[in-house]
Amino acid sequence: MSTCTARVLLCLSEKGLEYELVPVQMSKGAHKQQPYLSLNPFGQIPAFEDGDVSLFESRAICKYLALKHKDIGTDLLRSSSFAEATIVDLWMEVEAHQFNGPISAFIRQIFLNPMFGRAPDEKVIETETEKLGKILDVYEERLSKSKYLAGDYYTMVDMNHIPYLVYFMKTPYATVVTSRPHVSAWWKNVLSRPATIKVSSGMTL
Ligand code: GS8
Repeated sequence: MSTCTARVLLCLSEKGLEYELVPVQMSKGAHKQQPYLSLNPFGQIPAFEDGDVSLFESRAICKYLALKHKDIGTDLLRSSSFAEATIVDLWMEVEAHQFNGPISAFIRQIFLNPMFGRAPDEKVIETETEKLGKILDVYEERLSKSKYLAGDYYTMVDMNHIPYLVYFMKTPYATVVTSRPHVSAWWKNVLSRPATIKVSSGMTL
């Protein structure tokens, strides 16, 4: 179910790395108690361990994996080129600080509110969809010039967008994406990747 966990799984899969996924009993509040809090003091999932390394924050975990394993699997950060890596960094900031807010607020209303017995707030849905549309207008322009968001190659920028979009595209609001031809073509491309197919097939909300 967890989008942030799915982001890390996408990265592991793009890199072709083996991993063990350890479920956290969130319904029992295990993420708000020890021993979990020693893995992520904010009491959120995911948390990640690799030998002596213990991390949280999905995007930081992905960066760690991409840097540690830069010579295998997909080159997600383009770190051998300063110019390319800078543009990857820029668009990763866009995903985290522009895109993530509205789409996560939208998903909370549509999927999570009903799970917790609350009705979705139509006003919030409308506001967040409008914000998302404006962000995707910028993406549409960008994607009319390059195949992917950071350039003509798939990177962590594209990957970081996937988890929330997988759920968003299951809603009637998917037209926010499909009505923008370049964004729509980008999404089809991103969705057809073996790592995306593998991870998204296990995502249920
Ligand atoms: C957000 C983690 C998060 O919101 C990251 O790892 O990228 N910036 C962090 N996790 C949610 C599940 S969605 O994947 C979570 O743990 N929610 C329960 C809570 O906040 O209590």
